Amino acid sequence: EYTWDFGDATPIVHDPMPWHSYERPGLYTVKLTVRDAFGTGDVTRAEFNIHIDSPPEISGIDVPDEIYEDFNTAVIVNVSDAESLADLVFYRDIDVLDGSNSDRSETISNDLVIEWEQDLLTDQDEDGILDNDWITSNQSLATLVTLIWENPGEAILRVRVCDGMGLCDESETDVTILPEQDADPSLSDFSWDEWKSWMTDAGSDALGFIALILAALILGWLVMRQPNETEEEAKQNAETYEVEHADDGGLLGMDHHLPPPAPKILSKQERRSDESGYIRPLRRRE
Ligand SMILES: [Ca+2]
Ligand SMILES: [Ca+2]
Ligand SMILES: [Ca+2]
Ligand SMILES: [Ca+2]
Repeated sequence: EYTWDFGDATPIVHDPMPWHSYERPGLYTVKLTVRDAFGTGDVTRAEFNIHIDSPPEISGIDVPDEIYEDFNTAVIVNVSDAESLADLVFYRDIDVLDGSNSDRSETISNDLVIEWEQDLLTDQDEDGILDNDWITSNQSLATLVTLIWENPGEAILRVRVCDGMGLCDESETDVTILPEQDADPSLSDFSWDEWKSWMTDAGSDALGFIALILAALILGWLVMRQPNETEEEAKQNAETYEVEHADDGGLLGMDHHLPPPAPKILSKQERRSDESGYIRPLRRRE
């Protein structure tokens, strides 16, 4: 006489080889008692644990507040699974009719398989079916994936999470993809590595270009800076002496002026006299 106690508060079963289905996931201890049919009183007992798998449960999908077209966007699924979190190893007996129903013929993975369909309204792989474009995580964190939506508008993001026994949960969320922001790229958008590789590629042309930039910067500094005291003074002197204005560099009044006019109130003799105080201006020898 067989007596099966499945450990889940269901009635005892006397069938030698019964099938039983559990209503709830969890760990159960199954007890079998075999009594001698001839009434000798001999009893054999056996018990073993079975674990009824619970499906993963998705509690939500985290997406950024603003999603832009052609922009790497990270999304995360919040999911839990009792077996994946448990520090246990699960095995499955592939053949329950081979005389032993506790064979460890297969190890069940505790890892979750997470797949994403980034838009149920778009056929990403162009096979004519809109909702079969599943991709797995491209990040080290399995629950995180980075997606790029190529066009602005509405999309429906779906995620599917399956455990090692193939039980799955699915969830969807609507996302709005905004048109690309057209901001001018700034200098900080370029990394040093980009600069380096760009300079290596451009070779000597790049050096010439940089020299041009430096020249432009120096020129800009000349234009922008205020005249200093010496230059102001020279300008005033130039006005006083009616000197020619120099346009090609140098210090006004020092390098480009004409000699001051010879004073006409002094006679030739007075000009030659030391006592008049007159000093003959120097003339440049040509
Ligand atoms: Ca599970
Ligand atoms: Ca077996
Ligand atoms: Ca799709
Ligand atoms: Ca498709």
